[in-house]
Amino acid sequence: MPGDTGRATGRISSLDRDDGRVTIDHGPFEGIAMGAMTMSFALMGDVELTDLSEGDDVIFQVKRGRDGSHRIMEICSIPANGPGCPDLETLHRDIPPGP
Ligand SMILES: [Cu+2]
Repeated sequence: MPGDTGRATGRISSLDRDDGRVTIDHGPFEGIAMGAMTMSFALMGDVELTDLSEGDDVIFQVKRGRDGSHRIMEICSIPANGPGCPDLETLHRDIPPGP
């Protein structure tokens, strides 16, 4: 049975810094039942988009809230060589390839 936390890779198609949303053309998720698609995600409170730009390839983790929507818990550009995503880098090998 799928859980409520999943990881995927993808490419940022748009960023809305003011509203704290990011649209990602993402591959299939590991951990939750969601295939490849382009969709918009809200962010959890402490997630920042400062280092990200449209067109970036990213690896990210989401959590499903009570309203059923998936919010980003953690997101980093690939290669995940920044300081923010050591956990995701470790998990990268298990995640299906993105678009
Ligand atoms: Cu999706």
